[in-house]
Amino acid sequence: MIDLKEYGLIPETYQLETEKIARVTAVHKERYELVCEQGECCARLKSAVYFGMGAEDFPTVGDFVELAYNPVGDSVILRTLPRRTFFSRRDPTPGRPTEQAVAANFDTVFVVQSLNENFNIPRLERYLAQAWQSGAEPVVVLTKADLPGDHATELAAAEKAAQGVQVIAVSAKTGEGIELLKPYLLPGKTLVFLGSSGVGKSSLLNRLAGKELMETGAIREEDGRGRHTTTHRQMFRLPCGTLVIDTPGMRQLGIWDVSEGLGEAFPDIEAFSKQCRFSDCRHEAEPGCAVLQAVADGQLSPERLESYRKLHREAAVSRRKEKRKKQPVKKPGRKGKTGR
Ligand SMILES: Nc1nc2c(ncn2[C@@H]2O[C@H](COP(=O)(O)OP(=O)(O)OP(=O)(O)O)[C@@H](O)[C@H]2O)c(=O)[nH]1
Ligand SMILES: [Mg+2]
Ligand SMILES: [Zn+2]
Repeated sequence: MIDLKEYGLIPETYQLETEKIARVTAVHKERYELVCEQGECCARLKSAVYFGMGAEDFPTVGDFVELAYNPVGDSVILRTLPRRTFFSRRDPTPGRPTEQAVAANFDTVFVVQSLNENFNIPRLERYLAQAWQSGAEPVVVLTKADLPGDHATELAAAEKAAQGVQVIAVSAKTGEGIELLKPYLLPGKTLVFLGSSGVGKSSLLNRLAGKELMETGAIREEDGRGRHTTTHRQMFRLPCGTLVIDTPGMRQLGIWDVSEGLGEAFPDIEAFSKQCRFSDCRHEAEPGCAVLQAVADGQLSPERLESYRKLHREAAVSRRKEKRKKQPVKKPGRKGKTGR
């Protein structure tokens, strides 16, 4: 039997027998991986409970949930238990705040940036603001310290921007600086990695784990950007007993969830697209495209359209991948109700 305290449960937190509690370790489109006293299991949501709820109430990695455990098949998640700390993605459109949880119940946020082209102070400040917002303690981890150059200037700049937050330079490649992370690697505590694609989050995880838990990917030579190697969020338990949530580079966060809520996340583009000549307009180069017209008129920023398109493509890819993995089971009586 598993002791959930080793998975970060503080038993007094919830008025619930621990046998009914599970922690989410990975989220796929509709399937959840969890750990509970009986071990690892898969679960689905109890739709009667979650139907109509906001995206932020859906379980995310790190969430504790009430679980109806089923030893022979999929278990059922009965509710998301209150979160101690969490990250969410917010749609910045005024008047339409949609929020979705990205990771939950962590103690420390590693704000990860690399000591190469990726090093960027405004970005660091944005990530730090998010980290503070989550309710957990941020630590700035500057990766790839083995890269040539004297990184003292970057370190000083990061320390200035981080305002009292500890800044640690490490190399997953050589192991340099890794021992400085030790104060944060406590058993039963949860860490989350936050940072752009390619900064070395998964490499750091693998280094801390002493084995290849997550796939890593080379960055593009031209601009040093990552290739979004990590595509979903997952929580691991290190040999030292620390739990680590690895996340995809920020631009790709929330893809799994977003695939069903893009309309809500981009109500401005959705509204314009209703005026497109073709109902299946992809807003690429079609004649009579109201979205492209809105960009031309300055009503919509090209950057926003680009992220919308990108999310659309990625969401479509993840949908296709999910479909290949399993044939979707038609749920009788739900069609029309959900509008899907
Ligand atoms: N030189 C050097 N390269 C590193 C280090 N850490 C990671 N890299 C390289 O950086 C690239 C990206 O590493 P990943 O660990 O996949 O980056 P990530 O942050 O997980 O990226 P996403 O999953 O796309 O968000 C890989 O080619 C790694 O080998 C390091 O400490 N030093
Ligand atoms: Mg990764
Ligand atoms: Zn269009």
